[in-house]
Amino acid sequence: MKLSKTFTSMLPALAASTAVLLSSPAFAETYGFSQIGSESGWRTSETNSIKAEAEARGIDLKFSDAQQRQENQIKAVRSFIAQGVDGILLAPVVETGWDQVLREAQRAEIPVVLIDRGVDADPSLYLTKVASDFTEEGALAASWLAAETNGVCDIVELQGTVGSSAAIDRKTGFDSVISNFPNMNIIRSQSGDFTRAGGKEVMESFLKAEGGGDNICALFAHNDDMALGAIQAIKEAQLQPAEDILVLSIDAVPDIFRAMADGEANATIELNPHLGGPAFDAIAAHEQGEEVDKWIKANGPLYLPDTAEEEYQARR
Ligand code: GZL
Repeated sequence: MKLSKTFTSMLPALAASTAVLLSSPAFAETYGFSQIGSESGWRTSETNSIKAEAEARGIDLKFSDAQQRQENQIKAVRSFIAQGVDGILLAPVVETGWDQVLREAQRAEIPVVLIDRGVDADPSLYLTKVASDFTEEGALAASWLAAETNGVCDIVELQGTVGSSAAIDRKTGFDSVISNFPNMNIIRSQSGDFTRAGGKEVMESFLKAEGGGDNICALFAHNDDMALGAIQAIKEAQLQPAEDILVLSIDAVPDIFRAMADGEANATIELNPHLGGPAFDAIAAHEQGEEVDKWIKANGPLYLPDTAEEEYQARR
């Protein structure tokens, strides 16, 4: 078909105006984001980062805070499906119970990206998982502690939310390393649900049960917020955190750097909160018909007190 000269000469302008039209709010991508809640400082920074990334990309992000309840997350995902969103971000509070709702999203041809935590459902039911390797984090934590204590340490453990992939895998990784050291033992282990209050309360019970803390060499907390609560309990027991009891945790939130700089914590491992970009890129790649890896990893390094003050100033 021969295009008229007039029409051909109009093509650049047409292309430009189409691009503008498609980038307007009426045509912007709309994603649903089912977030677990706001249980920790890290969770809040993750939420803020993902919202900021969506805004920067002109994405219409429908946000739902599940208040730590899986049933609220399932309701939110169903609502996103009913609204016909272009994609769904899901931070699954626990590993189990997602197959049905993921199948519903698949039937609606809406890609689901798991954010931060994993599920035990068939990987064909979600596009990808953007998350750290928690097993590696647990192993790195244990390796540091083994070196710090020459492989001799009775440890108390504050586990994360029961049933969450973060808690399950961090424990698996930590145990896999200390099992090589006959004189490294976890003498108490209980969930503090990733919160400061939970960490403080459980650490108080550990201290009472273990000679006021005399039997405890170190605390391994699955996140900084529980460690920060435990530090309060250790101080209230008239002990010096990081000295009498080593304090090791994960997330690298600003307040743990403050604690390290103040001599009250020994080490933290960074958990990247900036998961929105990789998630949005994965959906865009999928929409272009490109293959997407099933797991987009985002692991971080271990930090020690020697850089804590500058890290705190940079992050607060
Ligand atoms: C781990 C994440 C955990 C953080 C906690 O990726 O799910 O949940 O370590 C948060 O701070 O509550």
